[in-house]
Amino acid sequence: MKKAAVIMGSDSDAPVVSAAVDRLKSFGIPVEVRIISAHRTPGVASEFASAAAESGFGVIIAAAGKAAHLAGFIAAHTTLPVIGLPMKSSFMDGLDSLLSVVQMPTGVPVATVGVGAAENAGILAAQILALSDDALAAKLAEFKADMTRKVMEKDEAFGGKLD
Ligand code: RP5
Repeated sequence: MKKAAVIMGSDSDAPVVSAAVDRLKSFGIPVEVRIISAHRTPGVASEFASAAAESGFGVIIAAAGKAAHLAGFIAAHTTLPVIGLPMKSSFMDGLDSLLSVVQMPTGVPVATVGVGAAENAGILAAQILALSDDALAAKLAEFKADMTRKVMEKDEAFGGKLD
């Protein structure tokens, strides 16, 4: 199976980003986690992204906040799918990060999840890898069926209380 890369602009992102790593691991996906910054370590970011496909990665999650250029910078250096994870910031609650990640110019897309939506980033990465992995696709189908069961149980327990 191809690996997933999870990179983040700062170690301060780690408490949120860990949910993406946990979700990927729950599906048995090999994950490598790095702290790489588009602004503070641009050379490392460029080298990492340029070598990512050859290194066995099938998808990259890039988390960053504020002027969050990491996902776009990585996407500029690879044809692998890049998922941008905007981090909540102190100034605009993450709207600055979201717009920095999602508003990519034509030709260099970044698949962007919600602000701080690390688990969704992990699930989307798994769905991308599952395109070429039937066993992983089966695990995802079970994950969704389980989610459906849980909501139906809640509906049952709720019993139309607000009717
Ligand atoms: C971004 O700036 C990081 O991804 C982080 O979300 C934010 C703040 O970084 P630190 O100043 O906490 O290292 O590059």
